[in-house]
Amino acid sequence: MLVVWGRKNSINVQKVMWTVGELDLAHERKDVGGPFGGLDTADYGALNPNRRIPTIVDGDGPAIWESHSCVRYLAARYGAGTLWPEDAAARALADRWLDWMQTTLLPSLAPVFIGLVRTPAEERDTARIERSARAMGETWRILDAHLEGRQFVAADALTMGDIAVGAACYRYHALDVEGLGVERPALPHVAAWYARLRERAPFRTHVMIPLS
Ligand SMILES: N[C@@H](CCC(=O)N[C@@H](CS)C(=O)NCC(=O)O)C(=O)O
Repeated sequence: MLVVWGRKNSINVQKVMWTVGELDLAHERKDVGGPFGGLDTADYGALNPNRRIPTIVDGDGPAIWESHSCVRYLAARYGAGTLWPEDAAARALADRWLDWMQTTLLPSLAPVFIGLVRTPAEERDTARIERSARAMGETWRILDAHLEGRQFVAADALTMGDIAVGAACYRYHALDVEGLGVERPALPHVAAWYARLRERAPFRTHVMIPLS
C-alpha cells in the first residue's frame, strides 16, 4: 500500500495527491503538518529528517520526500507512457517544468501567497505584495508563451510536467476567489490550459481546495 504523509491543503502534498488521483492508485493519506502537527516525532524524523511534508512510502520501498521526487517516482513507476514520457527528450520537456516551478515560479509566488493568505490583513506589506505580484505576472508570461499552440506543457496529454505548475496555477487564481485579488497580466494560453486542468476530476478533488 502507498502511504502519503501530509495535510491536504499543502501545495506540495497536492502535487502528490493529484498524481495519485491521475494514476488511480490505492493509498492511505495521513494528516500531519500544520494544525495536525506530528512532524516533530521521532518516527516522522526517521522518515523525513527535514520534518516537512509530503513524504511517501510505497509498500516495502524507501521513504521518499521532496514533492517533485515523489511525483517523479509515482509517474515513473505507475505512469510510464502517460505521466512519465518514455522518450528521454519528451521526458526532459516535462522535467524542466517541474524544476522551473521549484526554482523560478515558486520564489515569485511565495511572497504574494504568504503576504496575502498567511499574513493577517493589518500586518500586510501591500506595496511589497504588489511589487511581487507584478514580478510573478512576468514569470507566468514565460509559461503563457510556451503554451501557445500546445494542449499541455510537454505533450498533447497531461504529463508530470503539468503537475507542479498546475497546482501553482490554482493558487494564483484562487487568490481572486478568496477576495485577495492581485493584478494579473493577460495570460490567454495559461487560461486555456488551466480550463483543461479543471476538467480533470483528480485536479478538482486534490488541488482545488480552499486556501484558508
Ligand atoms: N521542497 C519541499 C518543501 C516541503 C515543504 O516546505 N512543505 C511544507 C508544506 S507546503 C511543510 O512541510 N510545512 C510544515 C507544515 O505543514 O507543518 C517539497 O517540495 O516537498
